[in-house]
Amino acid sequence: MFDKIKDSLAKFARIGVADKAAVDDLVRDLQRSLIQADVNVKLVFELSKNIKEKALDEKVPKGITRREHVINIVYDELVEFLGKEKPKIKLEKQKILLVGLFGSGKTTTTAKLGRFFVKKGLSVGMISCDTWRPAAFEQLKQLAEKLKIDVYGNAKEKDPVKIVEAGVKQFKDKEVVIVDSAGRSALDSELADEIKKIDKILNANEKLLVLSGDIGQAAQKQAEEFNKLVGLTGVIVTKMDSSAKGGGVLSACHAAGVNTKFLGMGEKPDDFEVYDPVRFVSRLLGMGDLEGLLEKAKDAFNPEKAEELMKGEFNLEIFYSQIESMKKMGSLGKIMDMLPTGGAKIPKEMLGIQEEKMNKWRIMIDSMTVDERKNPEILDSSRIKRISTGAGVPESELKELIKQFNMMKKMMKKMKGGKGLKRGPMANLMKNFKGMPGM
Ligand SMILES: Nc1nc2c(ncn2[C@@H]2O[C@H](COP(=O)(O)OP(=O)(O)O)[C@@H](O)[C@H]2O)c(=O)[nH]1
Ligand SMILES: [Mg+2]
Repeated sequence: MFDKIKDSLAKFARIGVADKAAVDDLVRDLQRSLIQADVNVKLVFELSKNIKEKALDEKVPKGITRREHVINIVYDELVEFLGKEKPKIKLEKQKILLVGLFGSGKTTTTAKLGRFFVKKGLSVGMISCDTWRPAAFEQLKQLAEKLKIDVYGNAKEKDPVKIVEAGVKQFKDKEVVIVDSAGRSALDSELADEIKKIDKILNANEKLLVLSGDIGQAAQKQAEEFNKLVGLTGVIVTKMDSSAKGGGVLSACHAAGVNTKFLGMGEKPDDFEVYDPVRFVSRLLGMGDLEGLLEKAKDAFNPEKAEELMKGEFNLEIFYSQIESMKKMGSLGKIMDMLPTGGAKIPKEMLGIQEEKMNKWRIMIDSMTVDERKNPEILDSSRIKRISTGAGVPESELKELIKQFNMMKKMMKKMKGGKGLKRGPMANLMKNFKGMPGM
């Protein structure tokens, strides 16, 4: 699902005009990918209809191309479709019950969840009340030992309710208690009975259904049934790393009205993350970690403030704050990685060199007095000598910085009185961000 959607978007991004034929083509590709991911056909058609209507009827907002507009729509619709609410994970005293069928990943997820809370600084106790599988307690115990998390179980006790009671007593001082329950191959009356009893005695704050990513749209019925049984507070979808049907499970849970809270991304305890729909769709569309980038970009670039600065004399202080902004966004390499595919393909070594240079510029500007930064003209040979010694950088590099600065200053002068920040290197960078979803 991931690769195919990514490919269709990339194909769409390459075409000349985003006309009706191109949109039809894109929607057809999307349909194919979603149906292969076992997304319910009715949902797929609804999604396609929404995308087509918006892409062809809506007016393209100023400043972006029709193509970018369509990509935005696809992105928005997918986020909506997979549940756009980012789950709130409470970091407080709580009891969590995990339920689900055989092999869905409950025991593995119990350990992952335990680790998640331990990493957040909470004390955790895990209880295995799976009396159906002889080795179930042993499995959790082994995982717990590796993670140094306390675990409770009793291989001799046949009644899960008694195990839960004893476990809760033992872990009364723990902040987070996680209960790994037994599964069956289907939610039969026996399992329903057992879960209800456990639920009653445990009185959990969170009741999470664990679903394997490979069950596709069957997830809807399961989510609905378990929800009816205990009132789920969410689901955890496992095996997202190895299943092609993860998208089907996510959309099915959303359709069932149950929020996805976590994703299992592998067999190891750390292969686990909070479900973030925006991030998920960004990845799906091959846009890298767009949300992360957008947050950083918003943080770093404040065009109004920059424009305000530009009104004054351009000096090294402003130059410095621009470098700072770039730095705030993280390394250049990371920024490039976060951009949509097909964006920039600058060799990594070149990025490294540029970054190193910027770092040195910062150090040199740091070694200057306020006066020197405000009036770089006063930088004569004795000052240059002092600064380069102070910064531990050869004079030639300081001279290069001054040269670059003067070039930039000339450029700024040219655009002054005219369009302000609408041109220039920073403005170019800004332009690149526009047209991305959310900008
Ligand atoms: N690749 C992958 N495998 C997983 C994931 N979660 C669980 N598994 C595997 O799925 C199998 C069943 O997991 P288990 O926790 O025993 O399921 P349970 O029967 O519900 O307790 C085990 O082999 C796990 O290693 C995951 O997120 N990714
Ligand atoms: Mg188990």
